[in-house]
Amino acid sequence: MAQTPLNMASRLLLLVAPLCLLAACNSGTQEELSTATPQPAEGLLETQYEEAVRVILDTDLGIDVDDAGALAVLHALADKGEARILATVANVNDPHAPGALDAINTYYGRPNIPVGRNPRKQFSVATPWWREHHPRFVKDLDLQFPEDTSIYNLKTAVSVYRKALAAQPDGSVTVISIGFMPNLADLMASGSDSYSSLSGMALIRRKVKRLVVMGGTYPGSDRDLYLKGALDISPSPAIRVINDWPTTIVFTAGNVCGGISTGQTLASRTPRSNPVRAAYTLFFNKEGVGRDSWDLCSVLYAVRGLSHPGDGTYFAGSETGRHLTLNMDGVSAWRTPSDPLHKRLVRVMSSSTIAAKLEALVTKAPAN
Ligand SMILES: [Ca+2]
Repeated sequence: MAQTPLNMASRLLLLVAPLCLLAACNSGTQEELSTATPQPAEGLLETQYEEAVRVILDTDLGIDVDDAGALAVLHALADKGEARILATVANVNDPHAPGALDAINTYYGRPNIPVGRNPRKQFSVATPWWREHHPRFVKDLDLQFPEDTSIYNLKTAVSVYRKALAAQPDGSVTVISIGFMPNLADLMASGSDSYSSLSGMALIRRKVKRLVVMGGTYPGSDRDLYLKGALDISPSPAIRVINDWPTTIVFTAGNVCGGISTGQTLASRTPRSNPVRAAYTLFFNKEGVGRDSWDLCSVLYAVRGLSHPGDGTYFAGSETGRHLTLNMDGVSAWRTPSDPLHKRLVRVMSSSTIAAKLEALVTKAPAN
């Protein structure tokens, strides 16, 4: 994919802006962090400990490496009995992405978690295109670690979604989107099949409790990479999801945990057989380097909610009164009036404290 100065500048802006915000370059965000009241907005999950949270993870693993860290966090929480991973699906088209997901699932003792592929012809080679060093670490993970996914007989993400959702109790599933949204839009547009007689919209409405999205930065005056769909890809799938998804959507924007580095101790605390460690090492071409925790915080919130006993309060709900919009230029904005389905998360725990808690989860040894 052609690298242009504009592309690089856009990406850098997207990466730097959240860092700047959290580093007190912008007093508004600092104020938001310090004054946010840890009271859940209506519809936000506060705590849920009685039963494991049933999760489907939709990821652009390969474009960045925090997705690998996020999946490690999800497995660590599953090992603690807090999450049950129903499926992991790729929203990039790279034929090695599903195998890479399966390699991580297999390392954590869950080789039979269904994986799905994105059939749309975008990101057929999933690399961090905006950097000078752009490894295709999903290929390394697929080919060099134990997994049993064949690139030739994989189901589409929509098929995996429909099968998983149909088998679950009503209103029980949390969907986590830490990448692009074509799979979700395709699920919404899907019709009845062998798994369910329901349309995609009816199936979502019946089975899904909430959608947690990494995206939707507030105040959001620039292009949102993940909501737009990146580069020259149309933002229309994300627009469809944002406008019409029939359950609560909680936006865990990039500035919630941007600038919080995790994964730097994978090389010193986990074995070489850990594909998550390999992903971080390949991403940086060096051991011992951490990455921002955008996707990790989305998973942490999706499973644990706003707080957890012993850890304290991680997040709070935002003020109500706005809904997220996305236009065809990929520019997102929070506007009035409110939409009861659109919620926004803010972080109240300090960067260093939440970083330590995430790092412990990322490096936790598999239980099985
Ligand atoms: Ca991601």
